[in-house]
Amino acid sequence: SYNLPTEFIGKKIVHFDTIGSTNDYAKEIGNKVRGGTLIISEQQTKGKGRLGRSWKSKSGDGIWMSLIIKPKIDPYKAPFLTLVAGASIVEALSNLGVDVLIKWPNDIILNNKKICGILTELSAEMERVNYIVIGIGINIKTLDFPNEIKEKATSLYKEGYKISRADIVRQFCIEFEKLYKGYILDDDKENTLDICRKHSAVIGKQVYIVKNNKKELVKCIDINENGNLIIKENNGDIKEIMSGEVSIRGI
Ligand code: BT5
Repeated sequence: SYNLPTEFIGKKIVHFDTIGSTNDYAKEIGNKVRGGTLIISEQQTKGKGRLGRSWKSKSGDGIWMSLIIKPKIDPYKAPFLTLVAGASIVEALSNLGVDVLIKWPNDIILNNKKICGILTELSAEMERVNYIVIGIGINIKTLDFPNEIKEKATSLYKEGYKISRADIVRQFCIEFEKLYKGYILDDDKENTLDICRKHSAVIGKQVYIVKNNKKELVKCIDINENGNLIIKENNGDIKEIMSGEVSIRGI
């Protein structure tokens, strides 16, 4: 048991030993369960990243979970919830003594390597949100990553942090509920944005923006009120970039 002091986030937890993808399962049951329901699996056989990419999720290696929420918001406001989730992970890990950075919009970085990824999926009809699934993968115990990601992935154990899955899930639910309620009920974006800016791995840096296989070197300036990234192009133009359309590579 996770012994959660939350009001609704994680109040109901569905646990699996193995499943294809917790996000896919969450989408199957999304219409039938209460907001705040959390799906957790020991392993995933078809863990998903963004844009058809895959997410390695071996048994017992980490937290592979999906949170179902049902906010009464316009669908266009959903991507901001990826930032809310990222900020909650930063806070949760910080409470447990680990300092991580956010590589906008959905990667969490520890010692320059990816320790966590977030995949937000939306179900909406007629301009109304049915539910939103926030999928989160956090590497905890992995010591050996497959060759393709060896150079860029890490885990808490690998970096010397022995922290339990239950502690992280618990802290995440507490922190997420705070930021989420702020955003949904009071339209408070500042708390989330503050954390995202202070713990940004990209603001102030030169990065490659990759869009439709085209790579452009730009400077990251800020994250704005909509959760979009503000960048400066080589010719001096300032642009606003929406999540979903790009990925960012370091230089
Ligand atoms: C993500 O996608 O980072 C989102 C990952 C979300 C995973 C969770 S686990 C629970 C829930 N159920 C699911 O099926 N998914 C969610 P993206 O930004 O596209 O990054 C994917 C890329 O990260 C891959 O192409 C690899 O390069 C790399 N990668 C794969 N597995 C990894 C791992 N375990 N740790 C670090 N990097 C990994």
